Amino acid sequence: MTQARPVGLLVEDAVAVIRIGSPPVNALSAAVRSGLLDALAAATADPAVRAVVLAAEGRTFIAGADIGEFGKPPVPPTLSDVVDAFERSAKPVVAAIDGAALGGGLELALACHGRVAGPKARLGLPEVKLGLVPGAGGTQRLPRLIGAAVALPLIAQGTTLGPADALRLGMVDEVTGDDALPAARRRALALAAPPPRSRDRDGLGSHEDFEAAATALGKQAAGNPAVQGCIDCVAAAFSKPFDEALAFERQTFRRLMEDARSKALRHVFFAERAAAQVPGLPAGTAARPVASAAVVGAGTMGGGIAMVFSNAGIPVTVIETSQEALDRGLERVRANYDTSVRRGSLSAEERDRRLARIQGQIGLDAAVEADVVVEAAFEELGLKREIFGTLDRVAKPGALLASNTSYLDIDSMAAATARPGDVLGMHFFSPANVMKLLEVVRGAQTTPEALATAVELGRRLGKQPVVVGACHGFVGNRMLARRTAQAERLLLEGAAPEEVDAALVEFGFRMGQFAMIDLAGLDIGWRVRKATGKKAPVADALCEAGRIGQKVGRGYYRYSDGARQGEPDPEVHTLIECIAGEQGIARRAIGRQEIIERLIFPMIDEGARILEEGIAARPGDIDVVWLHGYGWPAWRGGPMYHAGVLGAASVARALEGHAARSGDSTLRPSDALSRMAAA
Ligand code: T1G
Repeated sequence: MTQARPVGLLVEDAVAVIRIGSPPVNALSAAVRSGLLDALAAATADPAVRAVVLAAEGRTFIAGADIGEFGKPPVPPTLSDVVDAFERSAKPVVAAIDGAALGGGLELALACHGRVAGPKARLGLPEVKLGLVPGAGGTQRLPRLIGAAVALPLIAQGTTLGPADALRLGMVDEVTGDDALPAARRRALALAAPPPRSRDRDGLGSHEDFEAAATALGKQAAGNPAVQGCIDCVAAAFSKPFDEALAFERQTFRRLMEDARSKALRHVFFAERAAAQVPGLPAGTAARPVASAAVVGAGTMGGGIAMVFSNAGIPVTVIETSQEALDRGLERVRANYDTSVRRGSLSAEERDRRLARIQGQIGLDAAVEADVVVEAAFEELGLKREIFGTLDRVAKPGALLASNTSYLDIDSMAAATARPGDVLGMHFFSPANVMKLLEVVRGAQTTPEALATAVELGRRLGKQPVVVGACHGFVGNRMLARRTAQAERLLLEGAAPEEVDAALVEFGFRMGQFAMIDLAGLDIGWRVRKATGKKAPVADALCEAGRIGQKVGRGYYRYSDGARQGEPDPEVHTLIECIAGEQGIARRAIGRQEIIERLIFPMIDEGARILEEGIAARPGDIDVVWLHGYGWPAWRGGPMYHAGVLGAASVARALEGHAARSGDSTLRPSDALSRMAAA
């Protein structure tokens, strides 16, 4: 049934089906909210109607309130008005949940008098992931339905459940093997009248159990006002009458709506989705189907990438040059899966299924059937050109030929083939089977179809794809290089590695600069610098001393008997002081604010240049790269969002000041940042 209006009403056999049809996800926009009230009023007024079913069209039930409306003047009716009207309905209402019932969508279903879930139902209150709390009764109705101690972690962590778990917890009354509508109709008719509105606290369970659940969330609540807000709202279910608790929930929701963290998280929500749109894609460009893959190279990255394909259900051939290298790589893959089984995050049966989808072969001829080939060989351009030249002869027409290179020239690889339109970068981040970011690197001749194929494939692999232009380091590593250069300078000028890292962790990064390099290995950067003639005195000296990171127990930090957490090492302090002395640098104490500005602001400066050069299409794309590739704290929105919060002009001024104070001219703001500041 197609309908011009976002909410339709169809009465059949004494049941009125109110059906939302508001693509793409039936978000509860103002038009949908008023349509729902009108449809309920019509159903209530119709003497032929004995019961009502709430259903929806498309791939979701209701994705929640319309996030696009947030921060704008509210348009009546509010979602709470709609939820209240459904709960007060004179005729029984049952929700037929096929697809996602999230946020306000679940809150509306909770106000109905019954809930039936189809096989694709997904139920949750993810508002906390937007820095909010549920704002239409979820913190009061869900605890009464399934118990406060069970509801609280679900709300405070934004957990989404499938139909079986929802049934087990009592969130739904019935689960069906297919369309939920017929069962919902039957259930609505069986409810001769709506059950009385439950305001009692019996369903909450014991306050002690709730307190224990709240205490378990203590660490997550510390410094996170949204998690604390969830705890406070559910606590109000015990301490306040229902309507007062609802008012408290709405007040908490409105307060958090204005919170800087929530604004940043809402920016991230839309930036992630925009980043997956290929800039300038001609209308109608179709992605090619991908039914099989090949990965060239069974190293750490190649093995991880093979796992990503297998995990998405795509059979993949791992190609190596020797049986020994192949066996070693496949053994590492098996070990990774075995670890997941040991940790309980993967069943042994699923591990076996995934392993069965990964085959090993020797020689590039094995790529002949693949719809996509990802080259993940040694980071040396000559070798990559040779591989692409061979793939050009071997791979089937229309196959996507991608390189996982983290900074080398995609166009040079494309030039080694007669099909440059099919060549691009698919830059996975280590560990490939864990990190979400996928930089899709557009070559000068890459076709829109190839780009669309890589982006769609990226989403299918569970990645966050971002289309970026071809330059040294693309977006993420190019900006990281600015931070790395300053981190090295700060060591020479007086900061200790642990001071630099503490500043980044305090800013919100999960890991500091030097702990990250120790984990990845200093030898990777050392090899690049030797190939490009660049110098990094401290890092080079550490490598020459064999201190190449955690894997050898010593890097910027020392790691006693295999510990993962490094300790400051006086030997490193002495090494840094010697190098600074040789360079005639008078060391000084450097404050945390100067450290964080000299690490973050040059990244913003590089981001401004990247945007002007067209290497990234949107500021939000740069934010998404840093959120999903480098652990930028989501509640700070991303480097370019952060620049907007501070003001590009103040960033430029601060850079001027640091350049003057440190004598490091590389800190001076670029013309691109100055133009951004002046805009
Ligand atoms: N509001 C507005 N637009 C939304 C939206 C929403 N809630 N959800 C998705 N979209 C857009 C999205 O921007 C994209 O647009 C398109 O729909 C497809 O989305 C009072 C206050 C439902 C699991 O947090 O988790 O209710 O890029 O690519 O992969 O308590 O969308 O195509 O132009 O993600 O199939 C709580 C958010 C809101 C759920 C579908 N709800 N959405 O995933 O599609 S706050 C959420 C999702 C709330 C109440 C509170 C997912 C999805 P475009 P998509 P998908």
